[in-house]
Amino acid sequence: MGYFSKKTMVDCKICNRKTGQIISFGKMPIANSFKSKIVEEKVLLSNLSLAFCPFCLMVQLEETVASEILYSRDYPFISSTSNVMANHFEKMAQEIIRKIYGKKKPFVVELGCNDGILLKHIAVKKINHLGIEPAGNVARLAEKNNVKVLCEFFNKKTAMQIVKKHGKADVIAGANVISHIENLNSVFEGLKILLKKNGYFIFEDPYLYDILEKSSFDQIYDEHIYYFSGLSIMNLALKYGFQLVNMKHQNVHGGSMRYYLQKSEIRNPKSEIKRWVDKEKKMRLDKIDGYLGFKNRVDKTCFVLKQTLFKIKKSNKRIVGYGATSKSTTLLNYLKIGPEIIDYIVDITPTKIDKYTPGTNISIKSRDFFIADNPAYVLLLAWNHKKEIFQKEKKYRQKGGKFILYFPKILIE
Ligand code: DWN
Repeated sequence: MGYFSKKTMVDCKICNRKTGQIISFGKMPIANSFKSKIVEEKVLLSNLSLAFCPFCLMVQLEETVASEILYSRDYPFISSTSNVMANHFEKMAQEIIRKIYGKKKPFVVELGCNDGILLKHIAVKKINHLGIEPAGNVARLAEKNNVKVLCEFFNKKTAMQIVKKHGKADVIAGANVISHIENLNSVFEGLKILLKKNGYFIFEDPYLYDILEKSSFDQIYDEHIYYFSGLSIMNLALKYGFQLVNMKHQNVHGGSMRYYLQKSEIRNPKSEIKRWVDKEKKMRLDKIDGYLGFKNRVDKTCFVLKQTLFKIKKSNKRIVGYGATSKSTTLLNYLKIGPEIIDYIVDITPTKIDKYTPGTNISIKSRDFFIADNPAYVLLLAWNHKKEIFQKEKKYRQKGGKFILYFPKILIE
């Protein structure tokens, strides 16, 4: 505990004991609060900083924004904007279907189903299902995909309502949603009620190991409250009478981990868990010193990236961004980069086009605009979709257009 200064110690959201700060970025606007017009004043700012709990090993935000502010309004991120992600979730749906094979009248629930990217594959097989999605605009998109949706936050009360109406679930899934829920106590209370005795709770989120290995600090923003590892999920599961029974690494969102939980009375953990947890221990994710070099590595990346962008600008070449991601709110605000460096950001999401980025006021333009404009350089803000975007923008690159990449190191390709 000697590493922690008293000033930066806050209580762990999971075990209530003292955490220690890993990194702080200062004030940040809400990551997904794209604006219809330029906003000079800084609104709804939270302090963005990350802490590690040396007791339950959970890495977490110190200050959080209320979920009602983040998700009750129209949510701008639409899952099906990536073909790679669409394939990824089709495969995940197939895995879920294999898990329920042979069951009588199986029931699958997804927490945070967004536009139904996963559940539509369950719905098409006429399998009983329900998506729980608090953001009305994306819930309506899921319904258009023939997915049954309950437009609510998931907690103990919702779980009881679902059981009353539909019975208990064989599989409860969640992709990029569990790390977004501050009150995991209410989630696990709900899971206990909703999940069948031998059912599976399967969820995936960006993997802490990958974030530290790549120093991909832009994964840190208000929506990502927790940064999971096998070590922290094992402890979390135990606290609520569950057991981690498998882990499978996923090559999406810069490196994610899919966790498989079952109620504790079911005991069949796979050897994969030991392999991952050993790797995590080797990186010292269970000790504060595993996190000590992170800030320096992040600041070094930022310094070199800023120098690179300034150098290009000085040579009178234009730079645009690609992908108005949530991640880019952290990157651009921390680097203090606005329209003086990045002319605009190209994005295919209709809910983002013609809006402005939070805190930095960079305009967002359609892909048609980008193709016609043909700028010299593109900063790949959606770096996790590199393969798909490079494939899509083959012609731009063939004509001499260059992409600037920054994780795991700065490269111009
Ligand atoms: O956890 C979360 C992840 C899964 O998704 C959420 N908190 C919100 C969101 O985070 P993000 O905005 O950082 O996610 P992406 O998937 O990196 O965003 C990609 C952006 O780039 C989207 O706005 C769509 C856009 N895009 C594009 O314009 N052309 C993406 C692709 C693949 C493309 O070809």
